[in-house]
This record gives sequence, C-alpha cells and structure tokens, in this order.
Amino acid sequence: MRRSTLTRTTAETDITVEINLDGTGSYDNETGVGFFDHMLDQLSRHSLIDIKVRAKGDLHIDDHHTVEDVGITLGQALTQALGDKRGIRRYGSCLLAMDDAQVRCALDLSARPFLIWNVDFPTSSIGKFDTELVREFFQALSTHGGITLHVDALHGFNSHHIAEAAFKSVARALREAVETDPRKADAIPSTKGAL
Ligand SMILES: [Mn+2]
Repeated sequence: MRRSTLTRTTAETDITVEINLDGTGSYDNETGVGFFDHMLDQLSRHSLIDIKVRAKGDLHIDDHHTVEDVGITLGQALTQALGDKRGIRRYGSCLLAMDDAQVRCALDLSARPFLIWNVDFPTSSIGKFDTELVREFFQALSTHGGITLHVDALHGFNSHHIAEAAFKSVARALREAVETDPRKADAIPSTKGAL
C-alpha cells in the first residue's frame, strides 16, 4: 500500500501527517491556521491523495514555522509513500483557471529538488495569512518530497484566488505524477534504473 504516517517534532512545531497516494481525496486537516487548512484540503481533493494533518505550532510567534514544517513533513511522507517509485508516471502538469487567476504547474518526482516560483501576490496577506508563506510551503514540499517543481502564475488580481489556483494546479499535476502507469506498472521510470 502506498501510504505513510510521519510525526516530526521540534522546539517550534509538533506535526503528524498521514497520506494515502491511492486515496479518494478525503481530507482532515487541522493546523490552527484556517486559510492553510483550506489550501491543504484543496491539495488533497484535487490530487486524490488522502491527507490528514495535525499540527501544533508556535502560532503565538507567527504562522511561519507551522506552514513550513507541514511542508517538510508532507514532503517526507510523500517520499516515504512513493518508495522506489516503481510504476509511477513521474511527470505531471496542469494549467488551472480559477476566476481571475491562472496558474501553471509542471513537476517531476525526480528526487532532484528544485523550485521555480514565479508567483506574485497583489497583497501581502489573505485575511491574517501572510502570502509569503505560500512559497515557503512549496519550497519545503519540493525539498523534502524530492520534487522538481515549477509554478508560474500567468495572471490574476485576487490573492486568495492566486494562492488557491497554485495549490489546485500543483494538486492536479501531483495526481498525474503519482499515478501508476498501467503500461509500465513494474518499472522505475528512469533510464538510470533508479529515482
Ligand atoms: Mn477559497
């Protein structure tokens, strides 16, 4: 089964993540950061990866450590659940529209973390949520999930829509990349023989 459960505890955060790559997009996320829960729910719903996150972070400072550390733990859980990556499609992409916003994602589950992030927000916050943290989350996910992750916002004027379109676009691309390719279900998708 392509599942994993991981707990990561530091002086700043205490996080448990459960995922099932072969899920139905069911989610249960409680991080103490409302907007971020809403984004994690989107990530699950549109990747069809079941995601449960419980995070207790130092929110009295700000949301930064909590958001970043959920990205780290989710990335680690993804790496663990993918195992040797046998049979996966490996690549995924999505051009996603949400109202005024359009976001493009191309990714490779390459084990070579690299983030290209061309996403500008017109406002510095969405409600109480700092828009800078969206990049922090995806940087952590890319690094610890071993993902070459390119995200470009082509246009948009509403920060909530741009952030949400980014999460949905990455989710859709991730859905494609983690799926098993029935034409090559027992092979590792690399000419090197390892990923
Ligand atoms: Mn929304």
